[in-house]
Amino acid sequence: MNGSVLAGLLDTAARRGAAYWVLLDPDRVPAAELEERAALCVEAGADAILIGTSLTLLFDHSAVYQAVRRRAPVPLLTFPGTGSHVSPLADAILFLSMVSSRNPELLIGEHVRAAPRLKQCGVEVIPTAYLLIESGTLTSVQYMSGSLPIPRAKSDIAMAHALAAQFLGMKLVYLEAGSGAREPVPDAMISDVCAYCSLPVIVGGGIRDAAVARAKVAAGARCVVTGNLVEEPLRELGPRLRDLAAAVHVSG
Ligand code: 1GP
Repeated sequence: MNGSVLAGLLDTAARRGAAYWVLLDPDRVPAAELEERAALCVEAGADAILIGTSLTLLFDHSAVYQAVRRRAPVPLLTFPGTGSHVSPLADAILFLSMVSSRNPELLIGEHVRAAPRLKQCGVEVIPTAYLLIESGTLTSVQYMSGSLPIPRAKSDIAMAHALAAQFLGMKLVYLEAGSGAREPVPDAMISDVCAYCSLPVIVGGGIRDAAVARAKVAAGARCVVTGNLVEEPLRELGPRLRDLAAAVHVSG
């Protein structure tokens, strides 16, 4: 838990202009295709793979980590929906505190349950402020968290949350529109948050094409995350992922 995974992730983002992370949802990617899809992600230029979901139907994610690990020599990060998603097979966990909610379970409760397990498994813990942003649709994360998203036009609210997270000692800010969002996080909100706090900003949710991803980086995002895209038909997946990665890696 010495910060080396986070340092490596940020170093890659600095070297490439920004980092491209792919989220694999264990419920949505068929087990038989996990290895191949993970390999395509890395060949296309993904800098890290996130494993997680708001809700999981799978009891144990170990086989998912093992399959991805076989073909994806990049950091594997747990992207937890609950404390029970902790896995000793990850390199690190984005220890998400949903600071945009006012639900104590999502702010600290799940974390208290997860902490002893994390201590035992030695996975690097990356304290991450998780802000849900209004996206024009009811996403799984909004439904499952039962929390109000920050209105799209209210950059000031997002800015204040991000700064509070910085003052609390968190290491990353994750601006989340939610998987399948109709509208991704607005560029103006990203640039406002980046100008107001010094934490690296990650942006995800509803990003499906290269131009949108590039705009998020131009607005200041240090990492761009796509999820659903990895479920595209296999024959189209390589080129789609390569387009996204090339758009995000503005420094080549
Ligand atoms: C991760 O929620 C995103 O932050 C993933 O969203 O599935 O819409 O790409 P998509």
